[in-house]
Amino acid sequence: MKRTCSQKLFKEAKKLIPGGVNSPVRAFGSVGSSPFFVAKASGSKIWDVDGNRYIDYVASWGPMILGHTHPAVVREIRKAAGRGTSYGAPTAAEVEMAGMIVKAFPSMDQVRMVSSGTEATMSAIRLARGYTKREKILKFEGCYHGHADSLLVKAGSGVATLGIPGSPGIPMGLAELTVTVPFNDLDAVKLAVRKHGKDMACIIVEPAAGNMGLVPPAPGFLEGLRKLATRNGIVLIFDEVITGFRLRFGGFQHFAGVRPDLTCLGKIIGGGLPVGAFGGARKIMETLAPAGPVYQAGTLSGNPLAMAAGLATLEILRDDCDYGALERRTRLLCSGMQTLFKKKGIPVTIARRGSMFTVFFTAGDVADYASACRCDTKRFAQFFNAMLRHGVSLPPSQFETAFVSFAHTEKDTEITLEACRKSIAEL
Ligand code: HOZ
Repeated sequence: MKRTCSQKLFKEAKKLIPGGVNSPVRAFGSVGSSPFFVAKASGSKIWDVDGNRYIDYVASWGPMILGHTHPAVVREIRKAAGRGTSYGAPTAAEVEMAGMIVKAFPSMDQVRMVSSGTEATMSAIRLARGYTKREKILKFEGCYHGHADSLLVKAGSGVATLGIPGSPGIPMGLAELTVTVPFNDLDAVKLAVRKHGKDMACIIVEPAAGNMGLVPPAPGFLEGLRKLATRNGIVLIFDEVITGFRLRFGGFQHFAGVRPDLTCLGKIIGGGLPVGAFGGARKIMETLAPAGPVYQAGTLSGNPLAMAAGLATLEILRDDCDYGALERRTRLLCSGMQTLFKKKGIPVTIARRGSMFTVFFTAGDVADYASACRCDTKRFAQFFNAMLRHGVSLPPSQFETAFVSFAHTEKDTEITLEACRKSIAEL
């Protein structure tokens, strides 16, 4: 498989863009290779500028649950573009979007649209601080909530991939306001709340962590957070930027049976266009300007193209999609992979929830960031590169989650398993 055009572009990009990419994990640094540059994508496939075709399990890091260039989504984007690409004024589509989200999330009375997941979590934290008049926040090691200053402490995703403990550029005074504890460790949360509870504005958590690889919550963990937050007047924030509309029409919170005070969304609700949202109980949301004093704003918030793509995606998910079938497809893929690894005696743990999965190169359970870090990342890199050579694109880091879309077919599963068999033989 030749990638000469991609390599040439990467060389040029490195002169003009820091590290050659506009988001760090894309540089393929942790897997010791260089990225393919994308020419186009359709359904479950993505093509690079050298004409190579891959089955795509990155799915733009989650948004493309219907597959790439879904005709109805593309049609709605085109129609919206013809009417204008940005107005900086309210539209009916924003009201429709808010209605659709609020209906799907009983924990939300109101929702504010923004332009990215980072903006959603950053704004939700400001809102929690303004609402409680407290400054400290609690987050979990290995969880990633975008790159706002308060949240880049012991973060997952690219921060974990590059092994950066905390980012330069974040004022010490601000980092000190972020308390971190291990994911799934309720006792550690209790201790932290005992120590800092009176000053704690919020607990923010990915209800199923997706940015240290996929790490589902232990039984009772989210319920425990809910109890602690309620007892101590702390705002509980679920970051469902990845999980929102991914496992069912609604959020992971429905499975857990736990209602957060605020929920952050992104990815799928934008149908592949830049979007984010945060919402929750009216009494908290109405602290937000112009209803209340906590300021938050954005020129492109509720952008008409993003609303059109998001609404088209959500309507199809609501009316035409069988999440159970998507889960079964993903389960078959994961159990097939597990069998192939077992046959060769290579220890892996495959975490899966719905259509999300991560192949962890470790024999042990992965329940938190420390156990994720025990994975054999060198072997992961070898596997990743072999799969790519055999036409399958996985996320280029051990600390990310792969996504199956409604466009993935039975044939894709067969081809992926064959690629997996060949890749394992090459390890
Ligand atoms: N931090 C993103 C995944 N969790 C990666 C975003 C990107 O590179 O596009």
